[in-house]
Amino acid sequence: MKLPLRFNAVLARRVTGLALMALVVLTLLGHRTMAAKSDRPNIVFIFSDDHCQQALSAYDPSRITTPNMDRLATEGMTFNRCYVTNAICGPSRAVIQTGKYSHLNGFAVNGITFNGDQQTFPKLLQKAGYQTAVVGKWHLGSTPQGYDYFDVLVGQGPYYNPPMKTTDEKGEVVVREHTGYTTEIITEKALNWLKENRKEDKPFMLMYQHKAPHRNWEPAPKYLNWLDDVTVAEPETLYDNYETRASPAHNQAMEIKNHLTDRDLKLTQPRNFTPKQLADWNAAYGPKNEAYLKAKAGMSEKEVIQWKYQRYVKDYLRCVKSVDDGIGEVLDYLEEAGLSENTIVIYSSDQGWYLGEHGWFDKRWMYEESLKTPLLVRWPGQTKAGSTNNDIVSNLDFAETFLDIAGVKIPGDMQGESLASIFKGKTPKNWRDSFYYHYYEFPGGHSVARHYGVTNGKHKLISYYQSGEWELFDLENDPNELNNVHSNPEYSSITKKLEKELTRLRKQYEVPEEDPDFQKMKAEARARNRAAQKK
Ligand code: SGN
Ligand code: CA
Repeated sequence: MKLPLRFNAVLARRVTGLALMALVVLTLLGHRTMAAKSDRPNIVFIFSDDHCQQALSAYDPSRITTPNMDRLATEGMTFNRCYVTNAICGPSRAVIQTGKYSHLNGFAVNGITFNGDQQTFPKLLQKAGYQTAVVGKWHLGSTPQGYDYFDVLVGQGPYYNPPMKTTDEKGEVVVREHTGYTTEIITEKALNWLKENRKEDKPFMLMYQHKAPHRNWEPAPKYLNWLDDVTVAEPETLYDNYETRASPAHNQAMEIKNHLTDRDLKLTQPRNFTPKQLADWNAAYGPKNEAYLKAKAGMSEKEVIQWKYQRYVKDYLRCVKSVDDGIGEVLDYLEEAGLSENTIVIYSSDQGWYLGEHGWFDKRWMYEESLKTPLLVRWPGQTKAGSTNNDIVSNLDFAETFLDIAGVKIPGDMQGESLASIFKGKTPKNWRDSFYYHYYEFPGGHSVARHYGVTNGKHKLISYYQSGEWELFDLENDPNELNNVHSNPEYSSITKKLEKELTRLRKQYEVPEEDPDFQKMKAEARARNRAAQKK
């Protein structure tokens, strides 16, 4: 069809205009969807093992300065009341994977195998288009599921020269040997993944998980002499005699005075070191040990405790220092790569720890030092820099939080709550004001009786249900929990209230009346491991 020239020109202009407009709209739309995708924040979850608030300067500057962890605190939010549901390694990790208490995720004690076939948050993130990776300590017995990439320590993993489990080019699970300091190796692997393995077109969730500062606290070569010339502050309760407490506190095996081994105290030589590592080690500890062994005969019992405390706490702090250095490197890289703005960085540990409080090392108890774990959150543009929060939050909430942040629906059978709005400075109405705790691993390492209990931050009621003993603490008047007031009639109404709350929470969380047979589960896991090794 022939159209008049003028009309043709008008049409041509119209068509070009329309096409242009369409192009603009399409481009904008394209940008929008791409933006929507890349707007989903990345998640870097930094986790350590047995790191307590008392050894993190954002919480307590009296023993160590942790400048890199503190960066997260000054640029983000510090949580004062992050409670764990079961203060021990594997169980804490299983709670984080599943958003469920131990009795529902099946991993209530160390040394059994986590059922990785169940619903976990990394699987759900992966389904929603996130890239997922875990590097470092895993400690759940099973091979990680739900991760595009994993490179994890075998079991606890040693401080030096760790074997690590990953997949090869064919996707087969392999164990690779490494030479070097484990904390540094884990950092290097996390950085490598961020720099080289990560695909840039997808948001990611990285779990960067240290083995340190877990027992037996072996420092990096460069820190073997660090803190040599200082005396670290002693906690107020270092010489606790457990008066007024129920029998479990008397019967544990985690006293600095009695239960640190020569290996813990670096009075024996480490195993599996390279000659160079061993030479550095002996150059550092040799003279210090010699001096101690010479002086020991003339030392009082208290002086021996003081020496052990200093040796123990310094080695612990030295291990923390390397974790802090590693965090600094990762934060610097996020900055350099332009990732900081859209990445939420979280720092936490699997539970708290006794840095000499009550005369102890280790964890497990519902007492404050092990119940509380550090939680620092930096979320640029969302979380107010330098803010603190006193709400009762928990590792039970982490899975739900990650899903929420990624815009993934939180499954109804998860038991925690998303912390996203708390991160944004707004505590949801009816936020929990009490918390249920349950520790199971008895008989077990350090002989801590099974117990469950409830706390509302003001009072704490604990039931040692195998012996029928109870403890009640008035946390406001007795923050160190030295005075068990359970038999004090003045507290009877508080006890009644907390007993009721305990019953309510046990029902809400579907806690069974009877514990499973853990000895049997451990024996089965051991047999499975033996069979797998034979293959
Ligand atoms: C090891 C430690 C214990 C520690 C458990 C559990 N002994 O057995 O002191 O309580 O792990 O720790 S060690 O001499 O081998 O270090 S956890 O972090 O895995 O729960
Ligand atoms: Ca631990």
